[in-house]
Amino acid sequence: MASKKKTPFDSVKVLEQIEEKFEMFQILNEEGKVVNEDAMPELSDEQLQELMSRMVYTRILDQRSISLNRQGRLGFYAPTAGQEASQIASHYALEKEDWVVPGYRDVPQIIWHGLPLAQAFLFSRGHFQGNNSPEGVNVLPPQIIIGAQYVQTAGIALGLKKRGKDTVAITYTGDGGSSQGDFYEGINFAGSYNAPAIFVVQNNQFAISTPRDKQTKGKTIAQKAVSAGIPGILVDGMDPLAVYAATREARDRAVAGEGPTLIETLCYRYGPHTMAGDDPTRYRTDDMDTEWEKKDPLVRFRKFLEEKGLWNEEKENEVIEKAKEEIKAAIKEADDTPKQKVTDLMEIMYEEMPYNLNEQYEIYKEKESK
Ligand SMILES: Cc1ncc(C[n+]2csc(CCOP(=O)(O)OP(=O)(O)O)c2C)c(N)n1
Ligand SMILES: [Mg+2]
Repeated sequence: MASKKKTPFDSVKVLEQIEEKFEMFQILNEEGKVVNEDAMPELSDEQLQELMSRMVYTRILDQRSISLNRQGRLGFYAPTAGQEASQIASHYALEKEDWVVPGYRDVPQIIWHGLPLAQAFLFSRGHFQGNNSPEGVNVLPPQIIIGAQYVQTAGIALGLKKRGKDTVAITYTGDGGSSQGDFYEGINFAGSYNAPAIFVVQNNQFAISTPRDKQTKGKTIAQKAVSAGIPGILVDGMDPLAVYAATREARDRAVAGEGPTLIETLCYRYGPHTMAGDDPTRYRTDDMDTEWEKKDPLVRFRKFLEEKGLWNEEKENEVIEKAKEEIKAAIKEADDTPKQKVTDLMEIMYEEMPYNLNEQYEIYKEKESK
């Protein structure tokens, strides 16, 4: 029988010691009670109400987007319910001049950063005007290539640093995205150059149907920060106060020249992966859904605010009505936008039409004029 060889160095223990350090950061528990008073972010009553309003609004936007998609009035749509704290509270920690580099599920963050709703709907329909963000709205189009936004963010953040800006670039990917090469390249590059980037992994437990435990042997995704020599934090992604505090801290350090942070938000998407037809009942159990719904970010934040006398049914209904009206107006605006033409695509691609496309350009111009 082989005896256990004594080694001069216990690498397994080192790993265990690192892994156990990544405990979940939480401020507000499932009952809406503050469990970490020292970490409470400095937010005024109005700011707390605004954060709640945005989460409620975003939940309605998700419900309406799902219906509009089913009616054939939207195209690509990746549901967001369950991820409001992770998305909205992290975004709320930013400043207007910061850059937001979203994945396909991160449309709410770019809307709250200033992308008009009608344009978000045009993006869903694959219309080029959906990606043409207004001047001063520092957002990139939602990335479809899993993880690619991490590399782009490292570059944008380095650019901001070189220009001496006091701003950051934030990006979002998922648990699946954290297995991509681009993920490692992005955090590593940004770390090397101390670039002001915030890398968020929204760990919603699944990459389409692939469960989180198939992504990595690591106990957490946050610990991957160690390999890049940057801070990493595991956050309760259903707790808006914890997500806000972690992101704000990452932003403060980034603008102070201290480099990037990796934030893993533990969360859950209630709906399907996208509206293209996956069936979550094939890869998730009802029990799992129920367990996560108990952690709902809106429920716990509502309890917290009601306790402080800052929220009630009337306020919530006002937000719901406002959201419904604005969504209705925005979908009309999207409907009224002229359909995209082949010549539009050619024109926005080239300042001067290449000679070999001239002929095609003329053919389409002719067709479209009829
Ligand atoms: C490079 C690349 N590979 C595969 C896909 C197909 N794909 C689209 S979404 C997805 C799962 C991503 O899961 P995760 O990163 O956890 O994000 P979530 O959708 O859960 O928010 C995959 C594999 C893709 N878009 N890009
Ligand atoms: Mg996922």
